[in-house]
Amino acid sequence: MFVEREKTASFDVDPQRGFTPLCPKELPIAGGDEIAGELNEQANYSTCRVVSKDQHPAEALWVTDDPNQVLTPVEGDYPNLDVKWPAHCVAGTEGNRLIPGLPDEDAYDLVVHKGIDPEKHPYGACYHDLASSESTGVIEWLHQRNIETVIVGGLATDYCMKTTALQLKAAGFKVIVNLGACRSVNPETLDADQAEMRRAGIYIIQSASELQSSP
Ligand code: VGL
Repeated sequence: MFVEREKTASFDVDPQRGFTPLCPKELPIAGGDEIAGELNEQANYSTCRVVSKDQHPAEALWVTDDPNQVLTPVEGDYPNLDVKWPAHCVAGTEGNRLIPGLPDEDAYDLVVHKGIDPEKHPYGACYHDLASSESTGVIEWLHQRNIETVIVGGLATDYCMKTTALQLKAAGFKVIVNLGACRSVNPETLDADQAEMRRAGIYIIQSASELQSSP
């Protein structure tokens, strides 16, 4: 697939240790620590590189330490919370750090922090709220750079990566999801997740080796 490098960004969604077996008490995703190589490859086809990070507080209404409570609804009137999760990617902890093999945070062109508010647990990196109304600023930043295409990878395929890709598509970008740079919380939903993204008009590739750009 051909991309025009000068108009292309690469987007590393939540590639954090808290989503990998490196932090088994958080939200370990099988192979989550294996995606750095593909994320670095896809970045070769872009002119700027963005990373998003879950920047969660240690205590929030959505946090549970009971495995049976994970994915059960948060009770009460909280429009920006849906289900409970184990604590993960808490600001200042090991789980918050980027996975090994990625550039240092300051080498990215933009770092997007999300999930800071204890009453909000967004998935997509483009908005702080579930209703997609409170921008994190990344869409405006990409427009300002005249970006037209975004290559997306990260964690997890079925939550934050997919939601971010759909948000970018809805904002008018051409979106290419690199599945080689993604891993799922629940691999059984991968076919459905791919179908949902394709229906929205997102292109899906298996690895960055499918990309081409002008010299
Ligand atoms: C994520 C579940 C809970 C993700 C974040 O980054 O995909 N998944 N929180």
